Amino acid sequence: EANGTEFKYGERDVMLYNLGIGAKRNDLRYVFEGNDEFQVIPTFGVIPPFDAEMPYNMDDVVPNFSPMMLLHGEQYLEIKKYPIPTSARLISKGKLLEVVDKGNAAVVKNAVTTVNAETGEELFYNEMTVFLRGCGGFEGQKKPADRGASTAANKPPNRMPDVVVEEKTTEEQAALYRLSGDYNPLHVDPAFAKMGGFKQPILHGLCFFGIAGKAVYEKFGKFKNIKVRFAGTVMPGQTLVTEMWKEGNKVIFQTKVKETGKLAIGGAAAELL
Ligand code: HDC
Repeated sequence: EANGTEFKYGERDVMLYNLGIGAKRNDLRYVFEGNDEFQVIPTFGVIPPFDAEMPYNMDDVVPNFSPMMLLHGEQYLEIKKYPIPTSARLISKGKLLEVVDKGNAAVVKNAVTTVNAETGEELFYNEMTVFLRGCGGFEGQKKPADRGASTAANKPPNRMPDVVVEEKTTEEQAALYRLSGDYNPLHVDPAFAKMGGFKQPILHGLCFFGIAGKAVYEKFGKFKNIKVRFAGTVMPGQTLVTEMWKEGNKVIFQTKVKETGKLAIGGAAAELL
C-alpha cells in the first residue's frame, strides 16, 4: 500500500463537480453555497482517489502499456458515511487488487480507501478498473474474482423500467468535468484522442457515471454503494437515457446514448441506504 497523499476540497470544488455532472443553475442545493441544503452529489466519492499515490507502475504489471490505449472499464464506490462534508481534508491510500488477461487487453483493478485526515474516519471506498487495449497475452489470470456488489452482473429485470431520466450533455462537458481532477488528455486533446483510436475526445466514464448516479440519487435517495461497467463510449453533446428498476433495496440501472441507441453503462446498480 502506498502512503496517503492529502486531498483538500471546499465549496468551490463541490459546485464545480456538481456542474461537471449536469447540475443546472436553478438546482440551488448544488450550485449555491448559501442554500440551506447545499451538498455534493454522492458520486463525488470517486474524485479523491485521483490524488492517491499508487504503489506500482502500469509498466510493471502489464506488457506494452500506453496511456492512449487506457479506457475506464468499471467503477465501484461505497459511501461509508453521510452527510458527505462540503469541505474537508482527506487521505486516500491505494493498492493493486488484480490484473486480468483478456487476450488482447488487460484489465487492472485498484482499491482505494479514503479517510478524513482529521478524524481518521473512513468516508469512501473505491474499486476502479481500467481496460488496457493491446496489453493482454501475458498468460495471466483469465477471469476477475467475485467481489460481491462490486462485481455483480446486475441484469435488468424483464419489464419496463420504473423510471427513465434523459439528460443532454453539452459539447463542453468533458472540458468542464476534467477540472474536478481527471486531466487525462483523452477527453480534451483531439491529437491524443486520435492516437487512442477516437475521432474526437470522448467523455470521461466518471462524468457519465456521475450523470447516471445523480439520476438514481434524485429518484431514489441516498445509496450506500454504486457500481457500473462502462460498456460504450460517449461523445460530449450526446444525450444520455438512464433506465432504472427498483428491486427491493437495490436500483438496477443502465444508460444508453439516445442518438445511437448504444449502451454506455451496463451491469449497474446502487444499493439504497
Ligand atoms: O466496452 C468497450 C468500451 O469501449 N467501453 C467504454 C469505455 C469508456 O468509454 N470508458 C470511459 C472513458 S475512458 C476514461 O474515462 C479514462 C479516464 O480518464 C481514466 C480513468 C482512470 C481511473 C483511475 C485508475 C487508477 C471496451 C473497449 C472496454 C471493451 O470492448 P471489447 O474490446 O469489444 O470487449 P468485449 O468483447 O465486449 O469483451 C472482452 C472481454 O473484456 C471484458 N470487458 C468488456 N468490457 C469491459 C470488460 N471488463 C472490464 N470493464 C469493461 N468495461 C468482457 O467481459 C470480456 O471478458 P470475457 O471474454 O472474459 O467475457
